[in-house]
Amino acid sequence: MPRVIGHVDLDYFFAQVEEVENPSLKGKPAIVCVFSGRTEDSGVVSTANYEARKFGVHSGMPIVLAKKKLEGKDPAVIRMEHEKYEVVSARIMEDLEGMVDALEPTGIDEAFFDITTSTAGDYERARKLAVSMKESILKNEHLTCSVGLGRSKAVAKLGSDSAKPAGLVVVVPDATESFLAPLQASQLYGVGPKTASALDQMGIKTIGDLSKADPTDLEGHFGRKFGGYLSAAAKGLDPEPVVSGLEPSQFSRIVTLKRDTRNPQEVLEQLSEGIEYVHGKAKSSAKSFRTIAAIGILTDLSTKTKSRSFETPIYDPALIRDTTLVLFDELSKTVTKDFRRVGVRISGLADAEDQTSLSQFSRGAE
Ligand code: TTP
Ligand code: CA
Ligand code: CA
Repeated sequence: MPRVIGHVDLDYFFAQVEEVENPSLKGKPAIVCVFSGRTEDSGVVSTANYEARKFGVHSGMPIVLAKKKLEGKDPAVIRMEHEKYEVVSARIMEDLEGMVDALEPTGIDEAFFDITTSTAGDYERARKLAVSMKESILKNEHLTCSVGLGRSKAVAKLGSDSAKPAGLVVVVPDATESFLAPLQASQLYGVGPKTASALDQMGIKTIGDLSKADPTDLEGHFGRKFGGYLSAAAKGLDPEPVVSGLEPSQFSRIVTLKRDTRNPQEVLEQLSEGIEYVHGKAKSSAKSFRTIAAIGILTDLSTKTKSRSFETPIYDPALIRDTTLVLFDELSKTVTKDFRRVGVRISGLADAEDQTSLSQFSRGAE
């Protein structure tokens, strides 16, 4: 049975999150920027929406240059808020994880997944499942993404790349070769600029060329492991599995309120299961944590967060509860709309052993 591997990647992620929060941005160029603070405009573009990309703006471009390219186009210039995108990302990953056999996040806005078992290797069923994953992200977060399906990670990744934006590309096993052959070797997952130029010097331009290259030659040039990968990936036969259960960096839970409110006590009451959930997660994975965050999604779908970090790792559910209440108290004073959904997140995870020794240490010091 052929494997069914997928790759999902959110479209113009940071900028799209900003559009969801502020729909008036839609249809006009927007850039999300990291300001370095040296001068007013020093820094780089983190990402740009597709309207801005039309004018040649892209990730990594100096803000000054991006503004020049967008002169007279009334662009929105937005300060990057990484924490905000992390919250959205964590929710999406959690949602997707429940829909697939295995999910392997490989960045803030993308993940490989395996659905071989749940679809019994049937690519028609796989297509439907991919459509429902896309619909779920659209319904819950109002975000579009691109998805590729194929028999290996390299095929799935090329699929999602060519599905951009908002598309779905299904490469059935029989079509693998004809799909891959015309693509540039530099597009292959794992091929950076250095490898691409080495391949180019060997006369290998396309993935089709790469698939015909002598595997021994490739191994000689790039080493056994990477050479072997290149040779296999060019045929869509890279065997790497989708590895789920990566070391978590945070645990979070978001619930939809029974009615919109910004009353901290009411929020805490309805969030109490969520607090138990994150504490249970920390407990079962033997983790302590240092940071607690309150997450509020307002009726206009904008996301507000407030967090508090502690000097030493903690483990105590009562402390999560008390801190969350304080944070929601502070958060509710800064908002002009009610919360629709609320959440709690613990991060700064460490093995609880460290925490045990710390608490023993502090007991000893008393
Ligand atoms: P990408 O997935 O590379 O790009 P994207 O989601 O903005 O656009 P696309 O539709 O082409 O997928 O990166 C994900 C996010 O990571 C992006 O929204 C912002 C951030 N990022 C940076 O901050 N700097 C960078 O140089 C890149 C490439 C991305
Ligand atoms: Ca993306
Ligand atoms: Ca990405």
